[in-house]
Amino acid sequence: TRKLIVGAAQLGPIARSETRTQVVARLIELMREAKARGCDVVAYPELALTTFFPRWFFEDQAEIDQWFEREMPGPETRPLFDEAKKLGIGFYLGYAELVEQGGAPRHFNTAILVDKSGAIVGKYRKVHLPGHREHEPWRAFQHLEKRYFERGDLGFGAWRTMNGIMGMALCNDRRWPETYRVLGLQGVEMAFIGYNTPMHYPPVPEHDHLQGFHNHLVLQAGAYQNGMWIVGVAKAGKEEGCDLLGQSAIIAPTGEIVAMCSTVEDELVTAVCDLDRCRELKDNVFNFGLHREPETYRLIVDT
Ligand code: ING
Repeated sequence: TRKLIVGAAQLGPIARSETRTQVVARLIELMREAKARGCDVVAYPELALTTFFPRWFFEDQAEIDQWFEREMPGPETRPLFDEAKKLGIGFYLGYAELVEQGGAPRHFNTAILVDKSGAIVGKYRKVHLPGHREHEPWRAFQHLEKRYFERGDLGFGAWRTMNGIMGMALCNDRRWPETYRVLGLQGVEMAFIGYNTPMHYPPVPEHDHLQGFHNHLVLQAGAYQNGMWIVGVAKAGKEEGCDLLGQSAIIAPTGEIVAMCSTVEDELVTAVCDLDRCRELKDNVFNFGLHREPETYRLIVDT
């Protein structure tokens, strides 16, 4: 059996004033704990290097760009890659990516998959950008991902690494069934999904008490309906006055939660994930070749 020991490294709040060097030190501490528990791979949250800056309205592009990484690894993040290589552990990391493409600066909400040798084996750029584009002062806090990021241009990829087929997504992507199905159709056996989820959702505050329920609902459904392991990792806690959901979890292909964080701070939870167990679903109830009827699903893509 292809057993992978996986760590979900949840982060507590990152202060606006916290430097990348300070954050990387927290990431390295969690990576060492993961190694001590025998992990082959450890997953960090979305935008794991800085505070969740889309909660504020910035006009000045130079000020916005300060939240982005121009190179990965860069001077402040190289120690994390070096530590991973030294320990022989892979990782998933979410960060804000600023890159020159087509002669112009491009801004993406990005995640990478790094293998045990410290090599970047996969990159994903967030497709489903939630929130809004203009300043909406009626909100207790903003959610300006549509302003600061472009829609990801890499699609939902799958990579053969870590003795399996791995996939990635980011935060709001996990609410959309299409995310998991596009990964599942590529045979993905484990998907890493970092998130920053405010407990308060200004457009529908009567759903605030359901944030935890909705988080696990979509992760568990996605895992079960595509026979894949899912590692959902939060940036949690009261970050610059905004309460962020924790409850990071490792979900089995059956949809069961096999590990979950119980704090809203830096916390590692781990699980032994047998990638061969995906076959229990992919060869039976969700055997796409036998049972799936794409001809009847045209509306999903054509509209
Ligand atoms: N955050 C939130 C998320 O999708 C959100 C935005 C919160 C949407 C609650 C709907 C309800 O978890 C990010 N970063 O996508």
